[in-house]
Amino acid sequence: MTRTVFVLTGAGISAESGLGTFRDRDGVWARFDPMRLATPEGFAADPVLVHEFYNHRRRDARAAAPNPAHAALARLEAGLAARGGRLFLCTQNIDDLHERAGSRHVVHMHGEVLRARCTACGTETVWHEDLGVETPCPHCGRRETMRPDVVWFGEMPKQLDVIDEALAEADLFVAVGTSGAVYPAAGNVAQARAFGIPTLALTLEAADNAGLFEATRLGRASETVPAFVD
Ligand code: BJW
Repeated sequence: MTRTVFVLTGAGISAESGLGTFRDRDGVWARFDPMRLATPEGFAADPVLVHEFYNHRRRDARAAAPNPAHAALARLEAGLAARGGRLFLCTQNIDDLHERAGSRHVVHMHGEVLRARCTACGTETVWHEDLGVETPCPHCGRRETMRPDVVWFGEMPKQLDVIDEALAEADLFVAVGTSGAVYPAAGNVAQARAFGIPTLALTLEAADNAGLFEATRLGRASETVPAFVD
């Protein structure tokens, strides 16, 4: 039987790679104001500050290495494909640790910090360097138009149609290291339940939407994900 597994990952899967989560006690949003740093209004008000924040995040992402949880999901993708099945890997993370662990197909619903977008001409570009207000668009040459290609609060997450389609076709829904605080991703488990798909959470602490999962395994992703996969 063809088996399609839908995995939704969040910041918790990259925590053991040294990238901070958002809502844990020492998380990013405990130290920085999301309204100033992760909204289009915040960017319009102070683009220098927002660029500086994402320049740090970009450097941290480049310096980080995938951990055993990322590697296990790459093995799951290859193993399912070999048996005629499919892994649909949807991440809320803006780092590239899934890809660097060997995952071939990854949907980044909240964008990628290693990509930049021109707000004037719409060109999206792979971007590994710092960005600033004076950085010219490599396509149209304008300045003061470049931004990190990430999804801020109030903006539409990416590839929602593809995500909904994959959920409808899935035989199993697994959430890894996400607090279930941010929509629409937090609503995926309810969608999966409505489709009658089994649901599993692999996380360190019970998520905001924990009650919606049929099964939960608490622990570090570097342990729970390989145990689930192998
Ligand atoms: C471990 C671990 C280890 C730790 N091992 N586990 C009121 C009600 C409902 C919705 C809204 C509302 N008011 C506003 C909204 C909408 C808003 C929203 O959801 N707000 C909530 C805060 C209420 N959402 C939006 O604006 C979204 N867009 C939108 O809704 O568009 C309209 C629309 C959509 C669809 C249909 C119709 C209309 C956009 C959201 C964009 C989020 N952006 C960010 C920043 C991205 C760039 C960046 O990275 O800087 O995305 S915010 C931040 O949160 C980031 C993350 O992807 C996202 C989710 O966080 P995540 O991954 O869950 O991390 P944490 O820290 O919360 O949790 C970590 C978990 O890991 C914890 O559970 C730990 O226990 C665990 N953990 N160590 C395993 N070692």
